[in-house]
Amino acid sequence: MEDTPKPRTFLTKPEAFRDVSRGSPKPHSLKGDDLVKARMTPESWRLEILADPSATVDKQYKLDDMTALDFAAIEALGKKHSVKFLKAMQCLNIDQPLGQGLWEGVPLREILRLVGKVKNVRRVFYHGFHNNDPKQIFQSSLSYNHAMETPPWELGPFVAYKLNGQPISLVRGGPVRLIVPWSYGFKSIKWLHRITLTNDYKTNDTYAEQNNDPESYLKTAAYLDPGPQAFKAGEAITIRGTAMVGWSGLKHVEYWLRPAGGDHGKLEANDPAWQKAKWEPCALEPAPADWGGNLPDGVMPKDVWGFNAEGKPKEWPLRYSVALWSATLKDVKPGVYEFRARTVDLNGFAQPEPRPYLKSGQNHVAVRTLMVME
Ligand SMILES: Nc1nc2c(c(=O)[nH]1)N[C@H]1C(S)=C(S)[C@@H](COP(=O)(O)O)O[C@H]1N2
Ligand SMILES: [Mo]
Repeated sequence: MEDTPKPRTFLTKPEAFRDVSRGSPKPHSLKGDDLVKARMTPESWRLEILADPSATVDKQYKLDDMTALDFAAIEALGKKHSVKFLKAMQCLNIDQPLGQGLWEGVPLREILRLVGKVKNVRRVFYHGFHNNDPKQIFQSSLSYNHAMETPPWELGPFVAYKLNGQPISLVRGGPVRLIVPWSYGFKSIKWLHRITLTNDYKTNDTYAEQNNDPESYLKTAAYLDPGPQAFKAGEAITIRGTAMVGWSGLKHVEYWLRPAGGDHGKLEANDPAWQKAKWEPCALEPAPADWGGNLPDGVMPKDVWGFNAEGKPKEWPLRYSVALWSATLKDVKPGVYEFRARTVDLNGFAQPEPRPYLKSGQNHVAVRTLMVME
């Protein structure tokens, strides 16, 4: 009864990302002329940059007077201000990252600069194509300073037009998608079509509905890979998983193995067993020695955000990407056990702290029951 590990590659093939996009029909299911009308081909794609009546800008970019930006304009900006960033996409409501890729694009601030002087701008609203039903628009927002004044040691939001060295596929939000490095997926709007500057100071995020926290940054949290539950006594048991490296970084991943409590792994947050738990360190997979094979052809490691001039990551694991971990259990006596894993962030908070509230990101401590047989 071997634990058959899934292949664990650093980049997810774009088609292997899990898809959670909304809309009816799904925007990426459009074909032919409909696709062109929806401005979802590189040739037909346009980006409007507008100010609503509450805000003032020198210049707007509109569809009706043909000033909206086209794909070539974004590519041209990309030649001057390109950013390449390794990021895992995770839905705030799903306890696993959906996939990880190298996203390439232009900082949003370089695009917002094109409007010239602004007055009374407090927030940036943006949305992508959905269909003609306004109720189905999936929208998101950022504070103006998050777009314009991200400190140089942090990567700000960017307008992406490549994923893993290729044009972004329709299903992943191409031709152009907004990427917010620190955020859950809902801020990374697919099929980006319009940016509106506003004096409104409130979020307009679709994801603010249903009690989600629309300003939540990615949490640091460990997740268990699927794997076998039954093992033979005497054989080494390897459990694998992933950890999302959130805003507060990742110090380590640790596990707790205890005889099963008999309630299908249920353990209330106030159960005294948590206080007595003995957590043991898991092994974190080190950075690849050679990044060549882990990046798309033609991408130099030194050109990736967070890598130094020698092409090595400045910190490991990389923030906002997935760390791989494993735990090998030896000499486990026959019996039924509960296996749990959790992260400890760079501030010393053990998962699910400091925000056990799941509507700001799924970070409950996952459990798997293991059976060890004679
Ligand atoms: N236009 C648009 N963008 C969208 C969505 C959507 O429904 N429409 N869903 C968001 C949500 S909730 C998530 S979690 C991510 C998922 O990204 P993926 O489909 O590339 O995995 O896309 C985000 N961007
Ligand atoms: Mo999501």
